Amino acid sequence: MTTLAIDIGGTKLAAALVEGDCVSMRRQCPTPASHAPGALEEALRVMVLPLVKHARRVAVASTGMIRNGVLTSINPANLGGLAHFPLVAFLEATTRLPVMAINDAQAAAWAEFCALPEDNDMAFLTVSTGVGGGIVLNGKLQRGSGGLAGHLGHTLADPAGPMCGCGRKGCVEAIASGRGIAAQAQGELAGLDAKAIFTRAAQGDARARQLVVHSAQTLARLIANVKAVTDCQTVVVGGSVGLAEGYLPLVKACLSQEPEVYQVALRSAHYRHDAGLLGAALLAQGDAV
Ligand code: ADP
Ligand code: BMX
Ligand code: ZN
Repeated sequence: MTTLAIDIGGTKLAAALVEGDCVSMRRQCPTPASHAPGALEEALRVMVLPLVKHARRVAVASTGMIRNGVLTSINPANLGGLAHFPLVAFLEATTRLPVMAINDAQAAAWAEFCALPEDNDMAFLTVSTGVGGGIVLNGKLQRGSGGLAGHLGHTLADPAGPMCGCGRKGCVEAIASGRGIAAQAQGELAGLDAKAIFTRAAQGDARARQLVVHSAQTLARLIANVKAVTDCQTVVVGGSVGLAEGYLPLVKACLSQEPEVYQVALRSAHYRHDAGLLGAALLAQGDAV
């Protein structure tokens, strides 16, 4: 049965048809930066309407905590200030198809878990607009009672670090994410996005390189914490920052400095930028959670 899969991120929206693990007719557009829901509604309509007639159901992987089909932002700054959005109700009315929705990193964790047939316990981390996470324990995706499980980007990295949009100071997300990297840029790097800062780092700019290393170091410490909490066999890293050339090797180098007990296999996302789309579709197909 063909699923219309939608991925709502802080920077981009993607939609595609998914059959098994085959993705077709993929479309993408920037996420509107508005605290009013109308802009997101309009962007979603434009994205999904050409695909609706080919699909029998809709599966959504979205940034934010998803509970009872409603999106609640932990860090509203990542979504243009949008704090609440009735995701499932809106898409049911728009598509007239059955709709399920889940957090984007939880969805991606499930797709990546399915690509690791040997493991029972794994964690997925997306380093993207924010830092998201998903955890599979004993073969079961952890969503939590209210959808918060796996929000590893909001664990503490540095009590003296920058404020996070979630209201805490020094979260991993405030330092390591694409937005966090950009927000910490000073001098001639100020105003650049993370992609441009990575380009500068690759060209030899020492301050840009320092921001990238600081992100990777922060992620490596988080991964050691995740190993301590879950004893997982593998950590998979995705998101455009996580998948950027040279980033995972840096994280690996930083993790190797930690004691042996915290070492864990690190991999790039098998499904690259489609992990969220595929995970949501697989969950809708299998009703696994
Ligand atoms: P989303 O958060 O919407 O899922 P992405 O995974 O594409 O989207 O993450 C967006 C973040 O990744 C932005 O901060 C952007 O600047 C950064 N980014 C995009 N491409 C690259 C790249 N090639 N290298 C480093 N950072 C990138
Ligand atoms: C934020 C949070 C998470 C999300 C993560 C990655 C919001 C709106 N989002 O920590 O729910 O999984 O960002 O999201 O509070 P992305 O947009 O970077 O993919
Ligand atoms: Zn936070």
